[in-house]
Amino acid sequence: MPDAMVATRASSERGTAQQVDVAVVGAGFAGLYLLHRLRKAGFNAVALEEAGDVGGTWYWNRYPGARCDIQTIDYSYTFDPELETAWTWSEKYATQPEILRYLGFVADRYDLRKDIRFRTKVTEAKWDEKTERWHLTTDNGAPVSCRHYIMATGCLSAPKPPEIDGVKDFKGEVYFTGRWPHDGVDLAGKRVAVIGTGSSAVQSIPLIAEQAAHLTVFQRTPNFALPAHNGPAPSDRMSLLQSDRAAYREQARQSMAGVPYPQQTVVSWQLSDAERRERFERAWAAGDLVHMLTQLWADQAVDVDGNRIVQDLIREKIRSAVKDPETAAALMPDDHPFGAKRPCLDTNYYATYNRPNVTLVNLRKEPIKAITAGGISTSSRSFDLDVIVFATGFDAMTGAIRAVHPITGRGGRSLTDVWAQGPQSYLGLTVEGFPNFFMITGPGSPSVLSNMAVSIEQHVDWVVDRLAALRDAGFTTIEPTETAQAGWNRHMADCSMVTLHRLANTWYTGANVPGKVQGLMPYTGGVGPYRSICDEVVNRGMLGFKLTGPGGATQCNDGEVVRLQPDVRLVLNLLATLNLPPIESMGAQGACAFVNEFNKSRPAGRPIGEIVDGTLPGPDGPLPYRVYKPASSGPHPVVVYFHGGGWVLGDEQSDEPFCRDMVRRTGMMFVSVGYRHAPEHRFPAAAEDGYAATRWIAEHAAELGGKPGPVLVAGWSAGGNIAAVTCQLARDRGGPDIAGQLLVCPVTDCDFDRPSYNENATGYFLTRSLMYWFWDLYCSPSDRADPRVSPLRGKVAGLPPAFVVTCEFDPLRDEGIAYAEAMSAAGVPVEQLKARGHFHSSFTMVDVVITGVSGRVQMAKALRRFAGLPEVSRDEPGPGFKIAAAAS
Ligand code: N01
Repeated sequence: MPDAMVATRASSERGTAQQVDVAVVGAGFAGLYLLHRLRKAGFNAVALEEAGDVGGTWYWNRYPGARCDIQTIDYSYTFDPELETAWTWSEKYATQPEILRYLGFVADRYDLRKDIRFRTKVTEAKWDEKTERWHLTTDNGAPVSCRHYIMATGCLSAPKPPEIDGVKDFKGEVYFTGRWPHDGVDLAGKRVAVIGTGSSAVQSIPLIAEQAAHLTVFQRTPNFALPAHNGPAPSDRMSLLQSDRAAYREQARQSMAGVPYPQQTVVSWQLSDAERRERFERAWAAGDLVHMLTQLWADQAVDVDGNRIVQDLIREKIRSAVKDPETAAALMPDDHPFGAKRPCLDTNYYATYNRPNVTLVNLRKEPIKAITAGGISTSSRSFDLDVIVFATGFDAMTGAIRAVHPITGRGGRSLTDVWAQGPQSYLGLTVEGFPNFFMITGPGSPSVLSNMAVSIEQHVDWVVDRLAALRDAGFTTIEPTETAQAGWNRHMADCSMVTLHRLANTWYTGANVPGKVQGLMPYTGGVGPYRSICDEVVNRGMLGFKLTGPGGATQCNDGEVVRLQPDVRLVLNLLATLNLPPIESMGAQGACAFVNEFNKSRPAGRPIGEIVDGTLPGPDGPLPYRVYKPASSGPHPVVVYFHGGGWVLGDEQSDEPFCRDMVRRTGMMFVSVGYRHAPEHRFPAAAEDGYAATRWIAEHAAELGGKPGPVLVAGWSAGGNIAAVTCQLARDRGGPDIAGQLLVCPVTDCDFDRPSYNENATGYFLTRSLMYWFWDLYCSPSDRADPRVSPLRGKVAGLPPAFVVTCEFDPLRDEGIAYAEAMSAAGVPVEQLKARGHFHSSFTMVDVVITGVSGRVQMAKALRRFAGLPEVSRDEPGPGFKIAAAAS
């Protein structure tokens, strides 16, 4: 509908509120699909749009070079197969005008404009408790009264004001990439400045340089940019799409980033230099951000070492593209991991700095002092300018919602106040205290870390389906509970520890806006997992939501949807899909074979100095051992290690990734002992082997290459049991000297009635019935109270200092805590790590359960302390400090 007609209609309604079921703010990708779905679901809806037409971000961002940077075949609506075939993109990465045409085409095809009020800004939104409706005031036309209020405002729609002194004094032209004039700007023959080197700048700089007499780029932080290699849509992706469109789309919906790429499983250190380079060159040639961000190796986005390799390879490309070495050096990012800040996709960006009419000003060396009437002055020089282009970004995510207009919820609470310390939400979709209020791709959802088109469709479908279900059940309001929201915020914080996003100063964290509270705003747990959580909320009876209706009808299923660490949840879900028979049903031999096979699929441990195998004399014949040595020169303190496996499974190599990781973190030597197993060798074989092996290793520490003197003991699960028992036996049998014990999820008692045995009886891999089976194979009921298998029943005074790790979702949790508390009460120095959201195998699934890293860091620190070694030092604050700190 032409703007004039909209204005006429709106003004005719001035004064009387327009009554609708649902009001939507925004007519971009999200707002359009919302209108379509709401209408199909039988809701009467209106969209309020500040712009003069549809398009959202693509309406405003018209700067030269503005394009999509997700391949356009992926950045499209998928809700209607006919729409998909009715529109053909002309390029791999469509330009802004083409995307705008597409959105106009969609608006026309579904006749959406008739429900959009253009050039209409909401100036205030208030929840009315009596009528249970939102009241919206607008700057153009009638106010609106609606049952539900949905923000489809986009994540990057509030441009950041220029924070540089003197902008108003400048006599030349000033433009913002995010508000580019519709008729374009003639830059020919002009002296132009671009401030900023984010995506908008990187796309526009090469084109501005072609027009301008001279271009000066003011760069505060260099960003990683990759070549787009734009052209026709790549044939391999097109044939994937065309061969099975539905499967292609479904893979995108279940993927981590919303683009159908597989999950990489090979880690960087399993590849040779040549293999890594080959993968990188392939990704560089592909010209695809998501490919480069996800397809190199499994650890690139979660581990600083795996990421550093990518950074170095990109820096090499920058060095070879830019002729002047000083300019090249200034363009190389060095303060954040690749992908932690949004990388850019470019066409000729780096080569543009080889042009004689382009100058790069490194603001890290010469900060801007002021903008003057004639140009820009830095601390060391002045630049005369005709035009300044601000490519300085947005008050992202919250700015688009909070700063748009005051939003007042239940009890007069303002969203600005509620979010004063950072955005709070449930699922990134709803906010406690704000009934019937929804955000599409809001903070707390994958949004900007995903293909927005996929996330928008998922959000819209979820919200509209909920509104329809609510209506059909006769409820009138929906609002998340405090518990659910607090749980989601904790889950967000847990997710943020998996990826490296937290290590960059970026608009993802609010660091780009002076004074903005900092914290990672998008959900980093991935698109597929997020979708499954939203579905789980519904399947568990609208978990975390309170619904109310006429006559006091209320439904409140309070609770937290995710209490597991995000990666633990993924592992457990994956295991559940495998439908494995219970391990105890496989028989001892079958179970051993299964565990061996299972271990083959895990990431190999990281490189260490040396691995040496040998045998030592046990009480009843030789016992194998494996020595793991650090790369540093020794001799190192010795840790005697006992593997897990319920006294039945595993061997001296089965916890290899854990041993290697701990060797790297502690700088100590681990000797993993292959003690005898049940059912062939029942109690007390494992305990006596553990003790004898510790004694022998302590006596032969120097021969093994370790430091003579007290040893330390460590073990996981049944191995933790053996380590604990060994400490008691060493105390009672005259040595060896043990300087400390690390007990990770240890078995400490034969009592199966503690709450954790019941709460975590099934569903967390180690089950109660598996534990029963282990006990039955190892130990007769009459022997179970013996301290050599139930150390909690022994004397716990006079033991070496201990670090005891327990996991929330582990049947063994409470007996581990009981042992730690008993030792502590008996005067043993004890530290405990009660790992929230973790399961029995969290800490040994190295490079799979990434959230286990911080626990192993603490374990390593404890072992070093026990051994009298100094704490590992960290770099001083400065560029890259956060990365160095995380690397420890
Ligand atoms: O904004 P940005 P953008 N003085 O925040 C600098 C999406 N997008 O508009 O890094 C000097 O990334 C700032 O420096 P620093 C995409 O998700 C998509 O470019 O804060 N410099 C930075 O260099 C993207 O990430 C497409 O130190 C100042 C730049 O300005 C997001 O939008 C295209 C400054 C801002 O970069 C935002 O991109 C374009 C100051 N006072 C954008 N303040 C697609 O292709 C800021 N800077 C789909």
